[in-house]
Amino acid sequence: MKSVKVFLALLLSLLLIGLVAIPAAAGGPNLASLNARMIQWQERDNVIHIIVQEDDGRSIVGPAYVPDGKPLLFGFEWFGGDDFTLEELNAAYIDDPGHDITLEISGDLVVPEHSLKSFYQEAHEATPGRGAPWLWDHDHDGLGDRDGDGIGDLYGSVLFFRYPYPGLSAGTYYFTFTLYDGFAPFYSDTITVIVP
Ligand SMILES: [Ca+2]
Ligand SMILES: [Ca+2]
Repeated sequence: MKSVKVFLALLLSLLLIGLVAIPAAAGGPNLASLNARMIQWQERDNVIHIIVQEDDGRSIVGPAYVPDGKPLLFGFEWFGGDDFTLEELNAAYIDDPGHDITLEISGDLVVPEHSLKSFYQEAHEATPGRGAPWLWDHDHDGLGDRDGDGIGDLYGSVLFFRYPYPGLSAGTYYFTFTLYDGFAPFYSDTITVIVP
């Protein structure tokens, strides 16, 4: 009888560890801190909004000047809003084998094109004003479009791409991100980073 109780207690504690460990792995402190950094893309030259928006580093704005050794963070969001469920957003990007996002680096560092698909985060439901600001505040200006730049809050289904990159030494670097659909490239964005 005693050994049965010990076994049950052991089983229960394993289950509890499992229940605690699963959400921690899915949304752990590293992702939260990355996401909290990402919404500062308008304030920090080493945090770069790729694919859309006007941010330093993008060809429509000009190079991002980043101090020697300062870690970079690249990111953007697939925004489903009220039109897509979380499942549909995940299915369209993370679960679709024909979709990919790749990176090729050229300039003073050459890295061949490779997939960054693992840097997508499972879609989440964003409600402005509810929960951590990085869940819904797109440009770190609080609830709504407080800075009046036309960039409001995220709402409904949102899927994050967040890609941290170590600090670089002096030089010029070109980060080319390419989106694939149906296994074919359909959009590229080249980010220029200059480390003086
Ligand atoms: Ca806002
Ligand atoms: Ca704004």
